[in-house]
Amino acid sequence: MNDMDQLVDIENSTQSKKIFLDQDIYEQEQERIFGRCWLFLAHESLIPKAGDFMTTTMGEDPVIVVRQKDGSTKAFINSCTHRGNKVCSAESGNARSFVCNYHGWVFGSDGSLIDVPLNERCYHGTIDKSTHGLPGIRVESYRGFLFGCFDQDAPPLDEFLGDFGWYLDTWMVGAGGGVELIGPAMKSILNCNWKVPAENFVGDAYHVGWTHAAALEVLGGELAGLAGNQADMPYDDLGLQFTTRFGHGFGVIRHAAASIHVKREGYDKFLRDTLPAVAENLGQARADLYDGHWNCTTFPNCSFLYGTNTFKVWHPRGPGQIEVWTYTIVHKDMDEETKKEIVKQAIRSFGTAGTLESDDGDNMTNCTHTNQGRMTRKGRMDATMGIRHEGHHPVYPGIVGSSFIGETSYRGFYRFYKEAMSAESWGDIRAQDNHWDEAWKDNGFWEAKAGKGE
Ligand code: UNU
Ligand code: FES
Ligand code: FE
Repeated sequence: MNDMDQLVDIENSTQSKKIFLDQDIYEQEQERIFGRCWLFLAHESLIPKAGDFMTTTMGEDPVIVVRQKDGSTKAFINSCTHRGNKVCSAESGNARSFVCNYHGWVFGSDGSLIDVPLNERCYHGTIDKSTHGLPGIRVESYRGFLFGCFDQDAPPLDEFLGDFGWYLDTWMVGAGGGVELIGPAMKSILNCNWKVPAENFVGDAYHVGWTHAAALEVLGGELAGLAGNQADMPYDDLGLQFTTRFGHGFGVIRHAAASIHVKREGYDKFLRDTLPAVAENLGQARADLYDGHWNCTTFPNCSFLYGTNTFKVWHPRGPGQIEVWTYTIVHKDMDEETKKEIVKQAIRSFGTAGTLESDDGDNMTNCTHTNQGRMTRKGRMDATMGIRHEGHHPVYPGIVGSSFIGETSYRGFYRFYKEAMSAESWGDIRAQDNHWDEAWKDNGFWEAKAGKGE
């Protein structure tokens, strides 16, 4: 086992450079993180009708997700129980059954084995079809977002998302109409460790004014002021950063939702028109965040930007590579023209060849592979920005950092990463994690800030 105390230092908020490239650590992540956590599979809107399916992966495990006749959704491992071939090689479609290409075993949309060629003649009745179905995976939905989990002992999805779900409700259901994902996913390969983009989206607003400086200046809008990290910006008033139980986190830049959209009238109008409903349905605390730009990661590998409306899964492919899958988030109630415009803007910014996407790519790759050197890998990485300028907030749940530029949610991400990697089971995780926010208890940060009238 890897020495997690050495690899991730919670108190000082540093990590070993090894976590981005070591094969052993990667294997342990597959077992203990991807084998245990809820992983994003699909949005209901992508498979609306009975028999609609799509294929994806959970970690490196191939999975089929299928809409059932009764409207529920099931997921199975996409590997034939005969000799292991892929049962479905299409990316998506509609099917009554899945026929393995190798010897012709037939599986129903519910994963059961329904036909075996030459069953009577050559197996002589020895194959028990009822025990040869495709292994099923737990599936649960949060506001239409379908997640799968391999671990029967994991808490329900609702509990796994916890306070993070409370925040996501702001735009997932706050206005009443819900959101959907527009696919098919754009897919690309990036030679980086999955945690580099996951930590970036969980809480790196620091890079925005630097890595994306040129793009922001060209795009204009509310974020243009961040370009070049000018010292006189009121960073503390511009937003907040949050981390919640089980490693999820996000940052919000106030009033900047539509900032990356060039043709933004439709989106701006939608936000203006729906804001009162959010306040009425969910209260002022969340309404105050509704027209903000959000960068988020659902632990471990599903990240999205609300506002820029890009939705991504970082599928691990070994320690030094990922497949990036990118969808667009839209509100179901938007008119078709606004939806189309948002899809275009999302493609231009964070699509496969998007301007901001390519800004990030080099950094992600280099963060992973520069650590390869024998001496280099002995070094440590720092995630201390805003340490102790964070704590329990009088209004917002979780731990709240005082500025959207800070590494509060990095600390939350790696705190849970370490816990999941150290634990033998969900029982262990729960036992330790029941007190996940203890380190911040009574630190009085927000009370002191309020006391000073800030
Ligand atoms: O690059 C990002 N993750 C980002 C861009 C975050 C916030 C605003 C714009
Ligand atoms: Fe952040 Fe170099 S300045 S990685
Ligand atoms: Fe970026």
